[in-house]
Amino acid sequence: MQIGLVGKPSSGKSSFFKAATMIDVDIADYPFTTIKPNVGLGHVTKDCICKEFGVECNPNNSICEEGKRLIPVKLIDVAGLVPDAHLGKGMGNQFLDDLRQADCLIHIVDASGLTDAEGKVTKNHDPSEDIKFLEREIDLWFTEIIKRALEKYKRKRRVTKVDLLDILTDQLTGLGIVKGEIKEVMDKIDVKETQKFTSYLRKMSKPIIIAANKIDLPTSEENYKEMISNFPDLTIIPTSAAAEIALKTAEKKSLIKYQENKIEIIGDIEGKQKKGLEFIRENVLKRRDSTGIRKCLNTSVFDVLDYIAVYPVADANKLTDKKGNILPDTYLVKKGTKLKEFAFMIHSDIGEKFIGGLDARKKIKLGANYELKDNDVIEILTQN
Ligand SMILES: Nc1nc2c(ncn2[C@@H]2O[C@H](COP(=O)(O)OP(=O)(O)OP(=O)(O)O)[C@@H](O)[C@H]2O)c(=O)[nH]1
Ligand SMILES: [Mg+2]
Repeated sequence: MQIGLVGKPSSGKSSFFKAATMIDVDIADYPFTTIKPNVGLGHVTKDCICKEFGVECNPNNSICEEGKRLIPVKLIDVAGLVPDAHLGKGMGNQFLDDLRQADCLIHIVDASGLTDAEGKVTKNHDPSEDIKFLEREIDLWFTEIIKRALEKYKRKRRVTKVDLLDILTDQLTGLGIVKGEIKEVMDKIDVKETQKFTSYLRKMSKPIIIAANKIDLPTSEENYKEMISNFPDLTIIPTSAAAEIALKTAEKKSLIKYQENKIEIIGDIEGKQKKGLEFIRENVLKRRDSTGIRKCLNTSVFDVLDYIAVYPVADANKLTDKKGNILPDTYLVKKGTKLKEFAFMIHSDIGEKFIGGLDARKKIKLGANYELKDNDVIEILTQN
């Protein structure tokens, strides 16, 4: 699972990345602070099933924190994108190739309106414009790739009988798009209508949600409301990456206890720092219910991409792996995934030796075509 962070310079992509991963990366108020992409792990959260089973779990690939499972997702923070990047402006859009494998994009928008289209300091910039331009640039990036495929098709067709679907599949696998998806779009839209075709394919393979960032600043509220009314079909989540960094840092130093929308001051803090935390408590946590960072990740994975969580175990009775760890792993899989496909995801060897599964709740056998359900706990049965 990979999520790409995109947006114009200085919108707060690296701040969002740091807030989600706690990896120290360069953050600054001038454009193009980031040039080479930052890659790291953030987490989505879900109620852990340890409570339901009345056990104490020993997570291995994930974390259990006070009854919540934290499941890792890969985040990629890239350079800022500016209008006409596809024509080489700013850093161009070559770096978008780093996002080829991303399943979903979070567009970090500077909701305050205090930076212009190129990330320079200004006043009264309309962030709704940023939403339009970014979608256009991402679509143009796709268009270039599809145009290349069409040219290749034309060249090859002169000498051999080639299938357009195969050529498109070949060119688009790098974007994580599979043949079935391309066929689905081809059945609906003629490839010659390249713009329409591209836009549809892009929405399907790289859906975008919006983080209305810097929501802590006073000028953000009105812009945020306008974005919501201008783009009723988009998912727009208010965020403050800066607040999340401040809270997580204070938590690390044992100055506060921090949970989702609550903080409790436990350390010895006074003056400016205390005021800062109180400001965040009143203006972000109470008003927005959270800093929005985790909400963006959860919404991307569970709502937009429609993934579910599945717990594979080696022993369905004891709920353990071979070493005796209870509920060790949580996998994120697309809704609709079949049991045998899941076996292959765990390990190709397990997939090849697959003979069936065992449901740990109902203690019944499951076949290869069983469609996985959210929070399933499954022992995969293999030939020796
Ligand atoms: N008030 C406030 N400032 C923020 C927030 N997020 C980021 N900033 C500030 O915005 C500026 C740019 O942040 P970065 O995270 O470096 O932005 P970026 O999008 O990675 O920028 P480039 O790498 O140059 O494309 C910095 O001064 C941050 O401190 C936020 O939620 N609230
Ligand atoms: Mg950056």
